[in-house]
Parts: sequence; structure tokens; C-alpha cells
Amino acid sequence: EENRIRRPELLKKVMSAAEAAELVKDGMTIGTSGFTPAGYPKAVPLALAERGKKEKIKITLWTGASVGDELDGALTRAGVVAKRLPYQTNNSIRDAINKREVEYIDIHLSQVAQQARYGFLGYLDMAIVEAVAITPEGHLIPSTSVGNTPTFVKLAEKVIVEINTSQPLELEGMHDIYIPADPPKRQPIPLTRVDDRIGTPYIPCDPDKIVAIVFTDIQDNVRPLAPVDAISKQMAENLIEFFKQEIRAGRLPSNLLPLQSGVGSVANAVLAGLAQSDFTNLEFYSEVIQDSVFDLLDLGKMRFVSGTSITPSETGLKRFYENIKSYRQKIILRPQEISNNPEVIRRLGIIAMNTAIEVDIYGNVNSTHIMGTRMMNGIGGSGDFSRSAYLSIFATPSTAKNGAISCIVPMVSHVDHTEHEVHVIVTEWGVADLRNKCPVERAQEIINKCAHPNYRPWLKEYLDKALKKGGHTPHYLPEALSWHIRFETSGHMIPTLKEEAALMK
Ligand code: 0RQ
Repeated sequence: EENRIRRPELLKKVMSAAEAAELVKDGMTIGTSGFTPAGYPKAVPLALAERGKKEKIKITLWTGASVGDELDGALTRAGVVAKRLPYQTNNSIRDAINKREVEYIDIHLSQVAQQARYGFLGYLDMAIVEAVAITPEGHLIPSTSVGNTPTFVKLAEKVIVEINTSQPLELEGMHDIYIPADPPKRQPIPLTRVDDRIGTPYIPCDPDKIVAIVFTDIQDNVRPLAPVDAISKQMAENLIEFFKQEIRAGRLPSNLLPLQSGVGSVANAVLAGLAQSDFTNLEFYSEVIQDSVFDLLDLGKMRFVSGTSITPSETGLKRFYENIKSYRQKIILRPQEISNNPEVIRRLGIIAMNTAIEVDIYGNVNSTHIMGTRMMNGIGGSGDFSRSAYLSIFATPSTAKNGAISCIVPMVSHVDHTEHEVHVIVTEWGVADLRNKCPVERAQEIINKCAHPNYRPWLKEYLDKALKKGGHTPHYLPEALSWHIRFETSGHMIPTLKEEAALMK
């Protein structure tokens, strides 16, 4: 215990998870550690969920990003979560959000901490955070993610610390904690290279705020990674070919620029593709660090990695723990306010690669809403990166649901990233370069390069109808969302021959 709690007076705050959960009161707002099932508190939320099954207790929950089932899942199923922000991926909470049993606020990940400090989100009663150790000063050593923890600890009236002994002490020293001052006193963030350290290796914490310390050894509930399928592999190849063209054209250096990549299989496939390519000396300035980043490091192709969370698969996590001494030389974990900071992203010239649910012919991107209404995961960091990136790339398979859905549509049913900040679209069919093109040129480029051949004639027909209506960004409004409506009523986006014949009558 002394190894983990280095301030002796705090030893008397050690208690069971159930005792700590009693400190949570109905109506509280609670900020937790955790970012993409890494470094989130586990034992206290599970105990709180048990309490929630027996008594009425509702909280507002702020996290870093998605967290494990012990937190989002168990608390939602016990009816404890009244309101939640930001990104989430847990099935229970997603269902509750779409039934509007949980109020959900989807904000850019870089903005959560500053909006909390500015007072936009209300009062923060308590922070519940995972740590690997507490320093003699009472400061906290985070575990596999940093997320919003520094600001939550700063703002919260009370802090519960979960010391997770499954998280190795060797994590100490990997973090770089920096909280910008608030306007009008804000200064430039002094980060000019991916590997710069600008803060402290611990999260500053007033030890008097610590009301409970709970020991646990529940591991991060990491998610399995789907194997790279043929479509993702083809998208990765298309993108790598595009990078090579950009180098030949003198628009990118031979080791590219610092890369950001979102979560999920496509993002992982792109990085896996880079591992097989001949690029070297790559840099990574992103939020999540997935398995393929460890491949790139092991192969000596990646020079340095900066992120806010280690998000590998189960085997990836094992590999990280086993080789932590060498990985920690090349990885820095930062608060998400810094990993995703638009000022830094613009300065470093990041190549941002994120995933779309659907894209329209003019380049607007929907990353969050299925059929325009049902929340998937949230915007995550994609907006932080895409709007400020040197090159902003969105990838999506050209179709979903076995071809019944075209991911290239006449008009997106929800907009997260506008035509103004989307530079490049990639599907398994090709790469649409939208830079320096007016809307109609963009539409032609996207239809010809990215749409599935089965849908190209339909998209062309739509564009022709739209062009007859005229305008700078032509639309034929009676049919702009007709593909979505058709999918909802008949299970596919384009009419079958029979339906088409009926339409003709
Ligand atoms: O659903 O599994 O039920 O079939 O959407 O799609 O292809 O498995 O892709 O897992 O990479 O997720 C955008 C959601 C993609 C993710 C999104 C259905 C499809 C499937 C998932 P099923 P895939 P992925 C990083 C930065 C947020 C923004 C971002 C995401 C399911 O990448 O949340 O990048 N991004 N943030 O069938 C209806 C369509 C569809 C569709 C796919 N057009 N219509 N359903 N699906 N396209 C995150 C952080 O910042 C932490």
C-alpha cells in the first residue's frame, strides 16, 4: 500500500468500494477518469450501481470519452445516469440515450475540460478517478488514460481515488499534465513538437479533497479488434497511394506529417497498412493509441507517439504491459484538451483520419447519427482534428448493411463535419480529393471515385435533377433524403425494379 499511497495520512481514507459509493448523493454531478475503455474507475461505479438498484439515485456523468461497462453499462442499467457527456460506445447507454432515458450532450472532446472550467456545464460535485499511485504531495499518477481527469480533479469539491493494482507502476512518468489558463489570461500552448513535454508527470490534487481511496484490480475492459477485412485493407491501400502522390507533388514530406487516427477497425487497418509500407520516421499525434501503433513502434517505423489513452485489444494490452519499459520512452499521454487541441493540431500540421457513417455528394460528413436520428457513439475528437488539420481525411466503406445502404448519399441526414473542412474522402473504390474544387466538381469527384458502382447511376441521376434546379450547391429537395426514407420503409436505399416501375406510373 505504501508504494501506491505515498502520503501516509491518506492511508486512513482507504475504504471499501461500497463505503465510497455511499458518499455519492442523489442529484450530484460526477466527473470520472477514462477514455475509450482505458483508465476509468471500476469498483466504485459497480458499487454505486448496486446502490442504484435499491434506492433512487440519479447523477450527471461526465467522462473523458467512452468508458467500460462497469461504469456506463452498470450505472445505466441500474437507472443511475440521468445525463451524460461526451463520447460513449456502450450498448446499454446508447439504447438509453436513443430512448431518451438518458439526456446526452455530444461535445467536441477537446472542449469538455474548458467548458467545465468556464462554468458552462454547471457545478462539479465529485471526481471519481483511477490512479496507479498517489505522490507524497497528494498528487495523482494516472493510469492508461488522462482524458479530462486533471480538470475534473481541479474543479471537483470531493475526489474519490481508485488505486488499480492491475495497472503497473511503470506507467509513472508517461504522462504530461498541462492545464491552460482561462481567458483573458490564456497563453500559447508551448508545444511545438510531438515529443515536447510541457507539464508535470502527475495530476495536481489538493489532498484535502480526497474523501476516499479504494483499491481494486479490475482490468481495463478493452474491446476486441475486428481483423482487418478486405474492404478496410483496400481503403488503407488507397490512402497510402494518395500519400505517395502528395509526397511526389511536394505537398507532404517523405515521412508525412504527424498522424491522427480515430478508433475502430478502419482506423486500425490504415495504420496496419502503414506498417506494411516503406514509410519510416513517422510521428503520431492522436487521441487513442491502438494495437497497430505498437506494430509501427516495434518495426522502428514510428519515431514518437502522443495520445491521451492506450486503447489496445486484450492481446495488445498484454503486449504493452510486457514491454512497457521500452514503450514509455516513445509514448506520452496528455490531457484530451491538449492531445486534441486545435491550436496544437494547426501548428503541428496533423494529417487527420476519421471515420464517417455517411458522406454526401458535396462532402458533408455524418459521423454520429444512424439515419439522421439514432445516436451511434458521438463526435469524439473527429471535429477537433478535422477542422484544424493540415489534411482532413474521412474514410468509410462505400456501402453498409450488405449493400442495402449507400454511404455516399445525396444529402447527409445529419451533419458533423461540413464541406468546408473535409479535404479527402476514401472508400474501397478510391480517393476523392475535394481540395480546390467547387461544389459541383466535388459531387462529380465523390460519385466517380468513391461511390459503389451500383449506386453511381442513381447519384448521377440525382445530380442531374439537382443541376436542373440550379444554384451554387444544387439540390433536388423532394428527393434529397428520399434514400433514407426508402431504407426506413423498405430496407434498401435504391428502388427495386418493381418499385421503380410503380414510380414511373
Ligand atoms: O453497424 O455493426 O450494427 O452493422 O454503423 O460501422 O463500419 O463497423 O465502422 O466501427 O469503424 O464505426 C463512424 C460509428 C464507424 C465510428 C463510426 C453501421 C454499420 C455498423 C459501425 P452494425 P463500422 P466503425 C475517434 C474520432 C465517431 C467520430 C470519430 C465513430 C456500425 O468511427 O463513432 O471518428 N466515429 N471520432 O453497419 C446506417 C450508414 C452506416 C451504418 C455504417 N451509412 N447507415 N448504418 N453503419 N454506415 C473517436 C474518439 O474520439 C474517441
